[in-house]
Amino acid sequence: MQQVWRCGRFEVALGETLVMGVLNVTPDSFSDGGQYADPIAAVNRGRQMVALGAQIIDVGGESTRPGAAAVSPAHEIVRVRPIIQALARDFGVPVSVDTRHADVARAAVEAGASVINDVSGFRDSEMIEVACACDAGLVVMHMLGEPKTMQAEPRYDDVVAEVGAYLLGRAQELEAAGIARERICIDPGIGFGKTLEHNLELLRRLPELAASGYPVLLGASRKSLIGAVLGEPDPTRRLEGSLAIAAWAASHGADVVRVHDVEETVRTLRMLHAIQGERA
Ligand code: YH5
Repeated sequence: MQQVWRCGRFEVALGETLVMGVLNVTPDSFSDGGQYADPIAAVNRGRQMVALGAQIIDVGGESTRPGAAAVSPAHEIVRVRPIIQALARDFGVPVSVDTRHADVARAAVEAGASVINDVSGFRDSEMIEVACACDAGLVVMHMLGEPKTMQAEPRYDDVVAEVGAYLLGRAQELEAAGIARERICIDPGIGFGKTLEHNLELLRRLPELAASGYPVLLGASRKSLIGAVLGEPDPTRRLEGSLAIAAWAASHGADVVRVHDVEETVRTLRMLHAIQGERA
């Protein structure tokens, strides 16, 4: 039986790993230099990512980088709403909103977003209310603490067991609030309160998370763990590391990979899927 992830009006078929394209509409994005802060450039990039094979577009208006300028939810809405509206209206793919704020998630869903991607894992009760009041897909991510402090000596006894238990606990709370299991996707949150070793172990043991039965999303594109392994301080020069992780994740249980370099990732996964053939 084909597993699906229910995202608003979309029934996303899970089988071959899907590509979620990152669309940062912040002027201060560290990973792509803020080149899509202009709404026309952002919509054009969204259109291009769909043409290149992205199956979901993830729109974000707040930088979670430690030390990034704080944005009010009202301003975040001003940034993301027109982009989500245009993409949801004009393209046949689900649009996701990357936000920690209930007001932003609500406005995004009203504008046509089909997925709420919350890096704080729906810890905010208002965010749960927004989720209950709509039928969007939900990405529940693990983050240790808050963006400001998450990289200050993160510690775990067993990072995979702890992240997994946390995510299952969050999913259970959402289901207890009345949210259908089929709407939930889990994400270990690579780089969010983890050392290099923690990130590598989460990747190495990804099949354990996938065994939970929930769809798994993985976002490691251009992140610092790649910079650490490759000795590459420039995030735009981390393509090979990003592709290696995407291929690893796709062959070890990730259902969705969240990436900046859509064209290269789609081509990498097309090759991988050809090798894998028709899987049971
Ligand atoms: C994620 O993993 N990540 S925003 C720093 C970088 C490069 C990229 C230093 N939103 C995730 O992409 N949502 C973000 O270079 C996310 N999973 C989900 N679900 C951080 C980011 C980045 C940070």
